[in-house]
Formats: sequence, structure tokens, C-alpha cells
Amino acid sequence: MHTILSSPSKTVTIGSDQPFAIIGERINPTGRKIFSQQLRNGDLSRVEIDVREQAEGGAMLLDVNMGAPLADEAALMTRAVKLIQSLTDLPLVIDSSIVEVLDAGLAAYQGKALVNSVTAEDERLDAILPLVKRYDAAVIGLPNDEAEIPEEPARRLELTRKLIRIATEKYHIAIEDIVIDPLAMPVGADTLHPTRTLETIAMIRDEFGVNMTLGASNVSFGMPDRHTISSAFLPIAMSHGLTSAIMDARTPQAVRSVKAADLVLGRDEWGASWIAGYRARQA
Ligand code: THG
Repeated sequence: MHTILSSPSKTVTIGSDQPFAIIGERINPTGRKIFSQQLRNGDLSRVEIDVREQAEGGAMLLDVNMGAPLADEAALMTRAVKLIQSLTDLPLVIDSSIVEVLDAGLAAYQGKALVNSVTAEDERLDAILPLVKRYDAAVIGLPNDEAEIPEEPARRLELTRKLIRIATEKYHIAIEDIVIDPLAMPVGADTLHPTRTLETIAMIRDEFGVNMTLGASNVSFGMPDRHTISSAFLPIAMSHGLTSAIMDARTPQAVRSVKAADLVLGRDEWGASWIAGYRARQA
């Protein structure tokens, strides 16, 4: 199962036989006061820094979220997509909870984008999936609905089934273009949250074999020494079937754990990438 995303000059393939796809999370004002204020003022200078830092850290795709309170998010998304594509050839993940913002981002984007995200709510599916189809994009599906963010892995699997059925049968979206987010929640809120996420990943892999992604920082939220938690969680999640994560690519500890997991899971032929990465750091 290959999810193929592209910019005009680069193609990135997500799949269980591929290196784990690192999606840089930083082009996002959530929790960042200064960046939020800059975006409200129409100032995108911080985006240039975040693009460079995520790309240098090893991001293979970039998540773009312009959700600053009281800002014109659609106009910012249009400008951000154009700016980022002038700075990097990494394919983009268009991240917003607002349909019009997703539409604006997709209209501005050159290539095949990943839409982040659609839930299993009927109204959201019927608003977002036509856009995904129209722009020939791929989409991240979240297995929660109007009633709940389910705890039970079996319930998340049921909502994944619904998402995949509606996307493929009603909207004729290829199953390869659906990436499921099994829902990562803070270990600090409940130490069984990561266990539920891991079980969900394994169940989705076994039933559908689709690609999956999640917000890796969610897991360590509120705990000290967050990078070590990410560095443990990500390789375990990879061995359960996770093929991608939205994460901070500036964190070498987490990025190198992912690369080591690629190596020991047989996704780095001859260890060529591992050795090349080591040599590049020595140089
Ligand atoms: N699933 C999907 N998409 C997502 C998420 C997910 N998109 C958004 C988010 N979760 C992933 N992106 C981020 C971006 C930033 C942070 C966390 C996740 C973050 N920000 C700092 C903080 O809150 O401490 C801000 C402060 C700072 O670092 O300056 O951590 O789960 N599909």
C-alpha cells in the first residue's frame, strides 16, 4: 500500500516497505503567542525559519496549519502554501479544521497534497471528501464522530471502517489515498492511552493495511523529558504498523530513533541511509 504525495519536483511514498515518513509539525501557531500575532499581522517571516529548520532536521513532508485565533486563515493558507513551495520541494500536508481553508490551500498547491483531516462525522465527510476528490489529493481520516472520541480500539476500528467505506464507495477515493490517524493522546492523562493507540494501529494494519500517521507530540504532552518518550513510542508504533508521524523534526533524538527503527525493521537496504546519516554528521 503506497500513498504517493508530490510537489512539482519531488515525490514521497508512504508505505510499510518505505522509510518512515517524517512530517514536520512546526508550521503551526498552536501554543505560540509571537507566531500567532505575526500571522494576525500578515507576517509570514517565521514560516521561512520553520521550513528551513524542519527540512534540515529530516522532515520529508511539511504540515501547514495557519490556525491563529482571529486571523484570516484562508488568506494566510493561500499565501503560506505559495511561499513554502517557493522555498522547498517537500510535499505539503494542508492542516485545518475549516473546510474553506482546506479548499484555499488545495487551490494554491502545486502537486498532490495530503489533507489533514476529516473525521467520521457524516457532515464532515460530505464537506471534505468531495474536495479531496476534486483536487486528487490524499486525506488523513480521524476515527472519531459527533458522539465521541472513542477510547476502545474496537470502536476506533469501526469508525475507520466507516471512513474507508464512505471515502472509497461514495466518493471513489482510492484506498491508497486514505491515511488513518489512530488518535494519540497524552500518556500523562492516562498511562493506557498509548496502549490503546498501539492496539488500534495493529488492528487497522491487519484489517486494511492502510498507511497511518499521528501527532507524536500528543503522547508526551505534559510530561518531562518529552523527547525520550517520543523516541520510545515511535519505534514501537512503527513495529505495530505506523508508517508516518507528524512530529518536530528539529528533535534529533526522535528523528534518529525513527532512522534506527527503519534500519532494524528492514526498511534501509544495506543500512545505506543509516551510514550516510552518520557520515554527514561527522563531516
Ligand atoms: N493529528 C493530525 N494532525 C495534527 C495533530 C494530530 N495536527 C496538529 C497537531 N496534532 C500536530 N502538530 C503540532 C504542532 C505543534 C505542537 C504540537 C503538535 C506543539 N507546539 C508547542 C506546544 O504546544 O508546546 C508550542 C510551543 C512551542 O514549541 O513554541 O507542541 O494529532 N492528523
